[in-house]
Amino acid sequence: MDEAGLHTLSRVYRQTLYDICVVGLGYVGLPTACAFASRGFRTVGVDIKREIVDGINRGQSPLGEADIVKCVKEAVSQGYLSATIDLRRAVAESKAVIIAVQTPLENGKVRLKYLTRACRSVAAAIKSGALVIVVSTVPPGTTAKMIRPIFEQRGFNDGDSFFLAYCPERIAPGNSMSEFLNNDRIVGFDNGKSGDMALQLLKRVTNSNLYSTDTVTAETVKLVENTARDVYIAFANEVSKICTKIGVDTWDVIRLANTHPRVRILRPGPGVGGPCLSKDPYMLLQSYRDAKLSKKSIIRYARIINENMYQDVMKLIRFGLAQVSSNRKIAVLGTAYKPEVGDPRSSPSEKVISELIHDGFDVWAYDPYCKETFGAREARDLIEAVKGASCCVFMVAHRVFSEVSITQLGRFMEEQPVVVDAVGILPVGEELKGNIRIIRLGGISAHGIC
Ligand code: SAJ
Repeated sequence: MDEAGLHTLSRVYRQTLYDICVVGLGYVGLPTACAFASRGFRTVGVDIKREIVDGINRGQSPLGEADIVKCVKEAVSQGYLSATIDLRRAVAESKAVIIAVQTPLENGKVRLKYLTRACRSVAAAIKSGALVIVVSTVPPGTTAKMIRPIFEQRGFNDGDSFFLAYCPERIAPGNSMSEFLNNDRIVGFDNGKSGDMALQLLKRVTNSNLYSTDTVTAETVKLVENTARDVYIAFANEVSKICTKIGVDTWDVIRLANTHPRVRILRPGPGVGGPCLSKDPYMLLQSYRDAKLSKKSIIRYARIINENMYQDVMKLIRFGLAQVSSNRKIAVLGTAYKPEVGDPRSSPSEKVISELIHDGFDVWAYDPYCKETFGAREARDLIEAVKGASCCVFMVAHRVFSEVSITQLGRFMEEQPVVVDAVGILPVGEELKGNIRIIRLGGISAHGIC
């Protein structure tokens, strides 16, 4: 970073060891740290997990994404990136601090304990003139009502002795670095000087547009974005149920409807996984003034639809198996929460595997990117997973799965096997291939089943 940039970052032109300190080196914090380090900022990451910190300092990324793996290796060896568990020192030695800790949902309520703790620690350690940017997803009003007061209690004034902004992250796991650098961003601030500081910094790591607003609007935008996606997916899932009842192929209907210039229907599937879309709508629902309205909200219904889609998959499996043998082996293909990632958090496969195990099946799981099996037996490869099975279920649309020949797969399975496609990976129209019965979620073969 050049001298002018360093000066705009710090009101007090003191020397620091680092330009940027990222607190929390998880799915958001690590790509953030990598993006800054890749642009030449002296970046330090802080995490409470020593194994993560030690790994990064050896140049090893805890995340498997190719860009991140490469960046951690290079940035650490070039001296642009390091990690520590010593938050106090890292924060005190940085011009800007980015807080990227988790804000999980527990028993239906958002828990801000990690964020509160992180903010308190940062407030106790920052030096006058530091910029603090929070990126964690939070209920609207959190920056103004909870975060800023924590710093004020330590004698800091926003826009004077420190600078505060709320800039929600928009990265999708699987492509984090590129999304960080290339997505438009919302920059929320309640003081002009703080806004200028945040914009100056983010301009250096963003190839796209930065949109300014106040902190509560920025917080709301983040929740609305993810809730919108959840509601759109719920609509696709509803279309699937309706088409199945009518007896037309959902995938064909959606493909044709999407030729309309103003229609963009998403894909139905076994449910919505991942750490964000299954949580953020509940955070938004907490902002209803009237609990009755919240109960009838389209947002809540969307959650109910998406959370229960796995039951449609179970109906297809049970129906398929009722037609065939007594063999109890079932292969579940895909345990990650979405294609091309190795992240199993809130994956719909968990519910399907649990039910199958509960029903007494011999369940085998295989995912080329994800080691999690949710209690199923782990198959080393696709063949081991399906060998001798009477049913296999495609739960994630990984590209490698779409390249599989069903006829060849069937050769390893029991006679007259069933293949259930919960993610639209197999071509429309194929219901019987040789002796293999194919049942597709939303397909004509599902007619009368769910
Ligand atoms: N899914 C469907 N049908 C679709 C698209 C997705 O069933 O047509 C399912 C996926 O299989 C997966 C789930 O939805 O189980 C979520 O996947 P996703 O790719 O839609 O979203 P995330 O959770 O990986 O990332 C989202 C992103 N938000 C939006 O696209 C609005 C990302 O930009 C956010 O940064 C991220 O949430 C977050 O951290 O909040």
